[in-house]
Amino acid sequence: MDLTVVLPARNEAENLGRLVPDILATFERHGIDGEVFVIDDSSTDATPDVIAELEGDRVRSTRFPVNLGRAHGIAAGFHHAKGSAVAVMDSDRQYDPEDLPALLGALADGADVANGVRVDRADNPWRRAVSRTYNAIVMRAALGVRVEDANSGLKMFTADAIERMGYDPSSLHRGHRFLIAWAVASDLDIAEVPIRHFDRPAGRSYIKAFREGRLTLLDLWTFRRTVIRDRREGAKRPASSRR
Ligand SMILES: Nc1nc2c(ncn2[C@@H]2O[C@H](COP(=O)(O)OP(=O)(O)OP(=O)(O)O)[C@@H](O)[C@H]2O)c(=O)[nH]1
Ligand SMILES: [Mg+2]
Repeated sequence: MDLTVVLPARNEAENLGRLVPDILATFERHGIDGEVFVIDDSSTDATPDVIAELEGDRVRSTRFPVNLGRAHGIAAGFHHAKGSAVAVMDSDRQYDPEDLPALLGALADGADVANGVRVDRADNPWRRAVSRTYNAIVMRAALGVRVEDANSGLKMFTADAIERMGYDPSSLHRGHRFLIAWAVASDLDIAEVPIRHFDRPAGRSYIKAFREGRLTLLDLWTFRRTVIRDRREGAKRPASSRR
C-alpha cells in the first residue's frame, strides 16, 4: 500500500463526514493505493457514528476510551498504518487532500519526511504571531530545527522514517508539536512542501494559547533532556552496540 492518512480526531463529526470521502476521491483521482486511519479520541459528539458509516476496505479506525490527546492519537496511527508512506493530517478540514500527491512526490524524490508549509495561512494575526515566535524560539533557537512551519497539521513520513524516529510522546504534554524536531534529532532528511490552509469550516478548536505555550515550553525542556540526549548518547556508542 502506498499511503496511510492518519486523522487524529476529537469531536469532528461534521468535518470527518466530508474529509474522508474527499481523501478517498484524491486517492482515486491520482491512482494512489491508500487508506485512512481515524483515531477517535473519546469524542462526545456523533464522531463514532460518522466513523462507523465510513468504515470499509480503505477506512479503519480506533477509539480511545478516555481522552489521551493528539500526540497519542498520532502514535496509534503510526502503529496501525499499513502504507509505505504515512501522512498525519488534522481532521478539521483546514488542509486539502489534493496536497497529498505533492508530499508523496517529495518522498519519491528521496526525502524521509515531507513537511507541509502553509503558504497563505487562514489564521488571525495573533495566531500567526504565536506561530512565528514558536518557530523562531522553540524550534530554531532552542532545537536548531530550521524549517519554516514546524507546526503545520499536514506532514508525511516514510514508514522507514517512522521506525527510525521511535516516536513516543508519553513524557511530553504536547508531543505532536515536536514531530519535526524528532525527525531532525533522528537525522532524517526533511523536504518542505507548500500547502494550502483554510478556516475551520465546522466544529471548534480546543487550543488555549497561554496553556498551550506553557506546556510547550515545559516540553522543550523535557525534549532536550530525553530525546536529544538519548540520540547523542546513542551516536557516541560504538556502531556494533547500537540498536
Ligand atoms: N486524537 C486527538 N485529536 C485531537 C484532540 N484535540 C484536537 N484534536 C485534533 O487535532 C486536530 C487539530 O485540532 P485543532 O483544535 O483545530 O488545533 P489546531 O489546528 O492546532 O489549532 P487551530 O489553529 O486553532 O485550528 C483536529 O483534527 C482535532 O480533531 C485530542 O484530544 N485528541
Ligand atoms: Mg485546526
